[in-house]
Amino acid sequence: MDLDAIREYSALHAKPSGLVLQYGTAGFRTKAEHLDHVMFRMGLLAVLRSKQTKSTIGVMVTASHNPEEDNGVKLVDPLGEMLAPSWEEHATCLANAEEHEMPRVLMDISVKAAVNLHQDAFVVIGRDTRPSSEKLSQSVIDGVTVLGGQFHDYGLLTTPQLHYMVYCRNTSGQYGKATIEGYYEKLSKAFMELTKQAFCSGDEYRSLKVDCANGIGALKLREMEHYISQGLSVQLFNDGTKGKLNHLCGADFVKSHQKPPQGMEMKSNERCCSFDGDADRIVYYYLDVDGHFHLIDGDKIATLISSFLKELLLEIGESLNIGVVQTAYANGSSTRYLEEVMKVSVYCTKTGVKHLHHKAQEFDIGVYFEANGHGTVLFSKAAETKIKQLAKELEDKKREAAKMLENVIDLFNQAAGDAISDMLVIEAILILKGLTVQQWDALYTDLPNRQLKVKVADRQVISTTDAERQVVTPPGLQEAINDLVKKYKLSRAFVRPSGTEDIVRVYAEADSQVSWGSAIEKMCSESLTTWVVGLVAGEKNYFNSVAVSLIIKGLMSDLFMQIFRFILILQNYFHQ
Ligand code: 16G
Ligand code: MG
Repeated sequence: MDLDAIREYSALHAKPSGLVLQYGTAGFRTKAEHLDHVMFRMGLLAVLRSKQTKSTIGVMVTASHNPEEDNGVKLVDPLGEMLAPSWEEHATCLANAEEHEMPRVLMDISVKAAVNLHQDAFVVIGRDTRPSSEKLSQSVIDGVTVLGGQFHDYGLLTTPQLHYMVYCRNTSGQYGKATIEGYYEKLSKAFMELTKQAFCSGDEYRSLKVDCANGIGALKLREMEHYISQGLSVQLFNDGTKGKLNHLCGADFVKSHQKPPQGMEMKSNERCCSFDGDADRIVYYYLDVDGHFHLIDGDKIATLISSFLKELLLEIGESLNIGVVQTAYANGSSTRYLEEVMKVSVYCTKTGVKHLHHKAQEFDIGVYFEANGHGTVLFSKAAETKIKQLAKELEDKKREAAKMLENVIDLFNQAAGDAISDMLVIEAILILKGLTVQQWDALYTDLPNRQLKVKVADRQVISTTDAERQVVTPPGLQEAINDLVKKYKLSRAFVRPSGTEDIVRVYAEADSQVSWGSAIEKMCSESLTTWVVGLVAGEKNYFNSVAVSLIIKGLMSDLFMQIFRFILILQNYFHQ
């Protein structure tokens, strides 16, 4: 390790003193102008990780659904997975080391992680369309080269495409060709094979409107369009030619505001979907004939996919085990439908793709989706081999089903949740089953739910267990939640510190029978007192203004009224 060269180059990417950042759920994320030193250092770290694993490591420059001014970076491990937790700690230490300590911290990491410094290193880099991304990815490259690593810069890529490239490279091309054409060819071939014999071929089934969040998804879908045009016609909106990245559009906006993105022309009953800024999430939606908006989120995507897979398995007569993995944010109706109607096993993990991904690896077929639309399906090696063998051996309908499964395996990006790949799987299923978007939506009815952000002095005061569904500290909080939820049918509520923002998230859902109309009434009686107390205590934040507008609109149910009161109590607790 040439420490002098490292010191010299590092000075060109100097860390603002005192700045502390954390490698969070999806890497580092903050304002782009604070990230130059982090990028350089992640280039260094990627080289160490590559030497240690004797594999290609990925570095993705993106801040996903965050505003355009932000940026971020995450490392991709050898099989296209998220960085191992022990290395997340190394990443945080390295990013926060003051300038003069940095070379020592780098050495410490290589000693602790038993890195053989003589080993070769190879790093692949991708970036999204943010104005800051190009320069920041150059800083990553500086870090890689100063430590003697080789690299390949893919330039503009969706996050899941970079995960795919890493996976391909570390399996000697067995998973696919590590080029953008290789990705398009693999997915489009599987999609065309799957859908070519489908009975439904009308326009209704073969056309889709896609909101690309003014991000990288637009560029990549446009490149891919002609590979799939025989099977599906996509109309792109928010393609980046006019609007701002993630501004009033994209999967995160649609999911959290429960309304259509701006810039999308929607007619009733048309099937539409939104990607997020780096195209690793997808949600669907439509307007009904009365102009009401219907969101089809990750839970319903998981349900559609698992029921399709289960039918195919029944057809071929194989009892491969399917597990569906969700987080606490999964709507209770989806979990009930999966368990009680479809009879599949459902598991809950902590928020963050890495947790779901690891759990899903335990099954022959692991389906994982977060409600926000991030997910994919993993097939174990044994299941894949078995399916391939059956596709050769079986006859007639059974063989057809096995072949379909074979193509489904190829169509899913098994390295990471991928909006383009998920979109093609969903479209194929709808075509094959002749399902309209309304019929898909009608599988079950979501329980009404709300998710709120609460700004608190220190979010770490809240700790949780049971996949974030139960609060451990502060004492008494879980009891308060229990008291609250036991009053309402099918109700559930939980509180957890966010892994990506300095806030606490509160989630609640309850049976639709809980009255929505009595909100204002309640407000004028007992709740008003708490409310005013809260305001007087100086809680003039975002949450209050949202609450006030909801109350004025009369949208709050009994349960949510209680939750708002509960949050106020929470806030007071923290501000004491
Ligand atoms: C990140 C996570 C996502 C999670 C979201 C909210 C990845 C690739 N992405 O976008 O899974 O749902 O953050 O997390 O892991 P939070 O509620 O902890 O802020
Ligand atoms: Mg994303």
